[in-house]
Amino acid sequence: RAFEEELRRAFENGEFELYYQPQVLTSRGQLMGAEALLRWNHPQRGLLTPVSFLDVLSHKPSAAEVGEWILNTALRQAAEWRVAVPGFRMGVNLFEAQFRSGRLMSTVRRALAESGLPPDALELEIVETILLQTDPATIRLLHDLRALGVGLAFDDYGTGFASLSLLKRYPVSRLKIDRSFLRNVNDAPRDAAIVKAVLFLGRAFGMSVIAEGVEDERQMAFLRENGCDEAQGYLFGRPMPAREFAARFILCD
Ligand code: G
Ligand code: G
Ligand code: NA
Ligand code: MN
Repeated sequence: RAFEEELRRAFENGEFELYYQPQVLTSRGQLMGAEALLRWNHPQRGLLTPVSFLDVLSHKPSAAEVGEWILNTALRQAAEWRVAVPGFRMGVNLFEAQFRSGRLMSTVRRALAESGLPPDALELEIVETILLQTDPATIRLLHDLRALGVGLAFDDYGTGFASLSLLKRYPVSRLKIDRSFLRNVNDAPRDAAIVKAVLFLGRAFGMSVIAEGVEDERQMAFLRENGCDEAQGYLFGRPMPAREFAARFILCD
């Protein structure tokens, strides 16, 4: 209760900020886009990552409102960076509540129109708990978003249930291999096998695949050898403020 109030006040005071983490091509290390990640600049407790408040936020109507702000802010940023990096794509995480708000489609359309970006400059990241909702409205919404041309990434892929049958039913355009499988990929044969299996599935379904949590060159070598398109992780950069991202990755005039 009190925490909810605090979140609302924080949002209204502009204490929320988006950080950006680079996504690169495994073959040449070239920048392809970024994932936008929410942070809370708490006046007393410092910088908070969403693990400490996402649960509270996720199920409230206010998540739809915060989600709208995230989408608008991330796309405005992407439009700016796309001038210097042709084809730059922005990944935006969705809250479950946004699917139930009844206005996700119009929010996405409006955010795209305001930023002037083509739909394929946006990739919505969706976790399995959302995809597991098999109600017709959710399924319809996912197909409508994909038909619009927006990318749909299956986030934290491989960590939950029923993943294989979900792929049959949903218009997913990309799999994000969860970072837990990357951690020991060079030393644990089972982790390596899982990563290879996801890459195989991706190819078979015509989906691209990105590996999360890439921290060293050995992991990169594994991904290159096994044909993983893209990578994201501390090796290339932690999630960072927009200004830092621009200074490091965007060649400005
Ligand atoms: O950025 P970090 O690794 O701390 O994120 C922790 C968790 O919060 C991850 O599961 C991530 O997907 C989620 N998360 C981060 N930013 C956002 C956001 O903008 N929206 C939603 N819905 N989830 C986010
Ligand atoms: O659930 P999701 O995959 O969206 O969460 C992303 C989270 O993973 C963020 O909190 C981000 O800070 C974290 N993260 C990103 N790259 C790495 C990495 O290379 N190693 C580790 N351990 N965590 C990472
Ligand atoms: Na994500
Ligand atoms: Mn993820």
